[in-house]
Amino acid sequence: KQNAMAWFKQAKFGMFIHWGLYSQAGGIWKGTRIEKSPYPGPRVAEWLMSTFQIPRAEYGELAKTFCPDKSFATNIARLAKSAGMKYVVITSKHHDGFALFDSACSDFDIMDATPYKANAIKELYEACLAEGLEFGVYYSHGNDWRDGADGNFANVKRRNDALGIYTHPQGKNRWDPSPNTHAEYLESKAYPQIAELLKMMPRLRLIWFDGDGLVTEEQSFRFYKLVYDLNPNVLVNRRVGHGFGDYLDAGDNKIPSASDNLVKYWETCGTTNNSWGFKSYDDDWKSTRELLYYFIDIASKGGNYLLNVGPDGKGHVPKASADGLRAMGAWLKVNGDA
Ligand code: FUL
Repeated sequence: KQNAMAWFKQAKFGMFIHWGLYSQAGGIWKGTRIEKSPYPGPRVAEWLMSTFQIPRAEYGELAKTFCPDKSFATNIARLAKSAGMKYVVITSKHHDGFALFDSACSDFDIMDATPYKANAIKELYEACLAEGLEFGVYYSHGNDWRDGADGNFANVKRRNDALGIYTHPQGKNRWDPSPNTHAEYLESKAYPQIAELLKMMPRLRLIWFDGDGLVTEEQSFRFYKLVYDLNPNVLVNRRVGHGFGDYLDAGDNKIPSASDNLVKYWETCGTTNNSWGFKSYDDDWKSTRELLYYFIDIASKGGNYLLNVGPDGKGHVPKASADGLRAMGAWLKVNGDA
């Protein structure tokens, strides 16, 4: 993977995109803001299904209205380019289990379940390559609220209990669990979908796994090896689990301090307001100065900054966030080295 690692080391700046069925709701369910949900759970908009404990079938109805504007792919690729970013990483499947690509092993995908009926991930992949950007996908392998019941919860709990550690049930679908087991979900959906993504995009640059708390060591290794066997040039982040992966993600919005024993390859992913997915009423945007401060801090310590945008249901990036990114690009044009 040497070439890929060398690329990663000099890339420095990328765009993270959280986009899915939840983007249509903008953080509001049946008139209630996610902060006011009676249930526990993160108040970020992409956690809609879990934080409101929406049954699987009811959540699935959101697919019937998911129909982005065709221009979303070129618009987003151009925005990333004008921000001075070098790569784009989009949610191909978040914890809600919905695939934004054409998948043969699930009906809960953009092709079968939505009026859009086109492969949004492939469209963005092509638009990014056309702009000279590298392309990666986020994939929630551990959490899937649609399939695979409550994950590896029982095993994780048994292990933690022996160590006297409390296991929080957050992230597992315990309000309307699917009938299949987590192991069945991995075999019938997660491993095959990773293979589909790799075959669909021969120039894919990285896979950003998430939800590692629910997979065993063997399962993490199997994901890592699956990627390597199908395309050894594709990088994998450390959240694949159990110490596997090619680079460290420092944690959501976490910048390590210079005195930390920093590994060579690492990345900080960050939000531009307080949510990853589109939250229609969150106008608490970080200023361009603040974003540049983080970027310089990260770059000076040798890391990459994966800065998030949350397009709405139509695929439009909120104007304030797009303007901030373009202002960063203008600064980089004068002060950057590329
Ligand atoms: C977390 C997820 O639970 C969030 O929804 C988001 O995707 C963030 C980048 O990673 O683990």
